[in-house]
Amino acid sequence: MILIKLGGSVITDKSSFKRFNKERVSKLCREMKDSGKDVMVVHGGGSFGHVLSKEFELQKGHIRDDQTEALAKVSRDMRELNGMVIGELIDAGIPSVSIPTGSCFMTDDNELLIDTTIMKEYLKLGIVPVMFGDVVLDKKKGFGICSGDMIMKCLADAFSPETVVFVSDIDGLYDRDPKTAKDARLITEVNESDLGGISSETTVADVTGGVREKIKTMLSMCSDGRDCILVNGTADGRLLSLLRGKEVVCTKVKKK
Ligand code: IP8
Repeated sequence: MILIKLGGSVITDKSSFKRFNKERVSKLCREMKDSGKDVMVVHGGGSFGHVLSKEFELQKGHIRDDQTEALAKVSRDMRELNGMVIGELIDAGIPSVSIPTGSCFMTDDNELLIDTTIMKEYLKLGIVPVMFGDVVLDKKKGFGICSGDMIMKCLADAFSPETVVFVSDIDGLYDRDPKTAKDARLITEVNESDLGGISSETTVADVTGGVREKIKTMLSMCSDGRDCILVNGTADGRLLSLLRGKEVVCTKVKKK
């Protein structure tokens, strides 16, 4: 099985509040289907999750009274986004069900407490359980944000996928931010010893950490036989080629 995260940057327009990239998600779902691989899907929040979470500092926990309305709205908006992702998966011929993170699980000081029994049962039926980055109750802070990357880590530990794929809107990891530096160079392979050299400038404007944090999480998901791959989902057919085992433009994160 291949564990895939559809990042918020590819499933939504991050510069526009609550804009779903329907056409892109539809293509990606068809590519997953056409690959013939068994997949498990997680998705991020993009402009459905990060805008209000950042404005009301939901990731800091319960620190002010005006956060509860924002929490309810983020929860509603993430379910709306999830409904659209599930819709595209089903239309592509991948039967899927929603496992809304914040309705099913809690965190303990940002650590996700997950029970995978239900997901295993759905998988046995050939149905793909879909979790997503969400606002969640937290045992210490009252509530917080659980990112799709945190979910990916838990699912990689629980399901031992053969490969872990992160789909975003850039070709992979660059030595500098490719959106601002024209001569930024794509790093095709990264391992633990390269981490120190990754610029902390290369961050994205969201509440759940930048690229450095992402690579750290990806490294923690690698095992001897399992790489974590960062691939551009805005390039037609690239995810499909990757899933079919072809060499594509991407960054491979490897144990060593
Ligand atoms: O986009 C965060 O998930 P991510 C979701 O995977 C929210 O970081 C609600 C901000």
